[in-house]
Amino acid sequence: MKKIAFLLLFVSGFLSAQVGINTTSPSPASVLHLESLNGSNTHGGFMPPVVDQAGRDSINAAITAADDGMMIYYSDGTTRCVQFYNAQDGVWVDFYCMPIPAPPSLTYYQDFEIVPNTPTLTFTGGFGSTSTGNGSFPNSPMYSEGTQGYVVSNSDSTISFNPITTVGFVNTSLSFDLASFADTSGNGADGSDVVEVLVSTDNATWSSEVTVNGNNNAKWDFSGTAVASASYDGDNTPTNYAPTSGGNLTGANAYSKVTLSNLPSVPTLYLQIRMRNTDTNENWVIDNVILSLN
Ligand SMILES: [Ca+2]
Ligand SMILES: [Ca+2]
Ligand SMILES: [Ca+2]
Ligand SMILES: [Ca+2]
Repeated sequence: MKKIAFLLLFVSGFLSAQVGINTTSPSPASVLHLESLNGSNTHGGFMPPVVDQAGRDSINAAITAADDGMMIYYSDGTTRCVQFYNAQDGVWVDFYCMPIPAPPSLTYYQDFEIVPNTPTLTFTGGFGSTSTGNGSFPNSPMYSEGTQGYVVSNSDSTISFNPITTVGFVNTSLSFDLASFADTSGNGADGSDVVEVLVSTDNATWSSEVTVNGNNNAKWDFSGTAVASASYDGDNTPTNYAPTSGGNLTGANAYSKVTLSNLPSVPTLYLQIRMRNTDTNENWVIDNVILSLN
């Protein structure tokens, strides 16, 4: 049990009172003097009134201008602040707020493997199939990770990823690897063949955010260094990329990576990758889809 000693000092001539807690000699300059040590080497701290939003509303119902400077510790949800009442403006002012802890980072994967990496960014739909082994043109692996990718040929194919909650994360981004393979040396992706990333927050209204088109039978493997990158803006006007020439592309001419950053922080984030081409000898291949939440 805490031992609390009160000492009231009455000074002759005028009335002055000091309250000391755990001290019999409160400072003459104080009206309330708290000593931490409350006997037997046991210490204590000063605990201000802790209120949540409803509690503070209750204070507000009775508060007047005379309460200027009143102090509380406001704790509601993730907000925890020492606050003073500013009667001049009729508001509670933060004196100090505890930092809000950042949520742990989270990464979802879709690698199109038999045993997928976890947590898995699962998807439905699409008219594609698993790709394995080497393509014909170029003669390179039709996957960028593991032993399998996902290929779409002569189709307008949209895969829809299951919704992900991004609330609490400030930096959410999608990335995947992209290649264009042909079954004959003269074919490849053309200007009308396109890979597109679409985003929705309600699974009803979709915004096209970034596209990669072909160009005059363009084909490239997963070793290209060009990145088709966009920052989400939700305006359904995609940032467009296309090779500047056709045929066999490598290095900085080959868009082997697509990224979409700045995705919104919402209860349900819906993502689609749409792949469209127009010939059985044209193959869009994707792999290593990563949704990163930070
Ligand atoms: Ca893979
Ligand atoms: Ca073509
Ligand atoms: Ca846009
Ligand atoms: Ca085509």
